[in-house]
Amino acid sequence: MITAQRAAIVLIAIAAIGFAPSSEAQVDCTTQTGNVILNCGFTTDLTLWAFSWGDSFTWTGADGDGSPGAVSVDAFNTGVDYRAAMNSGACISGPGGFFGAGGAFKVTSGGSGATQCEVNVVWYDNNCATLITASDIGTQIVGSSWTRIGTTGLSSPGVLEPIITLYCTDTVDFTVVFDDAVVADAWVPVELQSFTIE
Ligand SMILES: [Ca+2]
Repeated sequence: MITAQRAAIVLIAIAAIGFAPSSEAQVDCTTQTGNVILNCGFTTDLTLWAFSWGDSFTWTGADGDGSPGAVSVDAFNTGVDYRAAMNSGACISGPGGFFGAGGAFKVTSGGSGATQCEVNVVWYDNNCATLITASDIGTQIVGSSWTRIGTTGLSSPGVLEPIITLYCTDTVDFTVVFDDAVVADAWVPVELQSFTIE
């Protein structure tokens, strides 16, 4: 059963496909200061995460980007395309002001070679009862190596509660692995942290 909230997330995620890609670079989610996504690295299980699109959602302790533990999702045939997505589920106390979001993706089987993946942040208020808006963190083509999407800082529409969705779509069936989800207040991308003035 697709709840209204989940349907809204999916619709927004679908609408976001086609947006310009963002650059990569983020640190491991478990060491990201201020990360509000709980169980961000799927370290031991899929606790707290909710399923959006997929035929199966399998925790894998043998895979992961940077640290062990990830989730393998076999895409669902919608009749229009194939989709795989998970969302952070429970209502989270979110950051306000400037923030960043990201996630790591890898296609492990199938796919056309042009699987499109993205990170999508949907903002709620009133304990996630009121949908406010969505922030799109870019769409990138993902292959068989780990690809990190996100890092572009955005302005939060207030101190709200985010739900993050890791989402991929393709024209043929595929299996994708997700890891390292981040939504963090005042997150400065790594490439900007390394910039110095002399
Ligand atoms: Ca991990």
